Amino acid sequence: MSETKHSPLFVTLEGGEGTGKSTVIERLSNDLRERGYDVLTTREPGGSKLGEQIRVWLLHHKPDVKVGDYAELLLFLAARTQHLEEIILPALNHGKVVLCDRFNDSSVAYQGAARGLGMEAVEKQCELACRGVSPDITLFMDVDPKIGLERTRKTVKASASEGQVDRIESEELAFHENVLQAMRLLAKKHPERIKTIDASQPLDDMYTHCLEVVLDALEVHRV
Ligand code: T5A
Repeated sequence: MSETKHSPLFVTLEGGEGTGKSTVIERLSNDLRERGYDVLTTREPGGSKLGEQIRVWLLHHKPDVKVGDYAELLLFLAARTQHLEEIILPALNHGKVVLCDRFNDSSVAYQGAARGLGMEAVEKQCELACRGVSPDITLFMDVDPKIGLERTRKTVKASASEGQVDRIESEELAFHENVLQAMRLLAKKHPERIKTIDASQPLDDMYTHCLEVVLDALEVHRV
């Protein structure tokens, strides 16, 4: 593997459904590579082979298979531990910029707040699962869930059978509103790490803000 000429940077993208995370990650990876950065893009749940298997259990499993709230959290965390050990940490050790679609903040917002397991309790479990590893910077894509869900439902997702919404997306609107409020709380709690992006803006404007934040962070972490 080639050695990079810049410091590693661990960037996560967070937000509700259809807030533009995958779109932004794709554009960021292209722009950063053009600027000479060594970039790895990845996602949660998923990233590793085990994580991708767990993703199917979590999002696209048969409707008659029950997944309790705590089992759901532990499955996300199992996928994350493997992802971190097998993919993210080795990439950071090689000096790469890692762009990860969702990470611990999703567990805190979805399982901690929206499922009701408790935000602080889930934050502690995430710290244990990640042995304290945390992103350097997080882009929080903030938009009304009605808009995000509408965008998602219009998008035919290759990973979902026949473009159907997945198990968590299909939760009621109040669930997604709880996720948004929890993410806003997290952004207030960790202002040095979590940067809020207005995801109701046109895509190009939203993307420009994301790129600025990441370039600033790269400058701060420059070797
Ligand atoms: N989850 C995940 C948990 O509950 N706990 C956890 O710990 C973790 C890690 C993951 C699900 O798992 C849950 C959260 C999720 O429910 P997923 O399929 O990975 O499932 O879901 P998302 O991450 O939400 O992915 P989506 O594809 O639904 O949303 P994105 O990536 O945020 O949005 P994107 O980029 O695909 O955009 C959707 C559409 O909107 C358009 C795009 O072009 C695209 O068509 N768009 C815009 N259009 C106009 N203006 C803008 N500003 C736009 N931004 C995007």
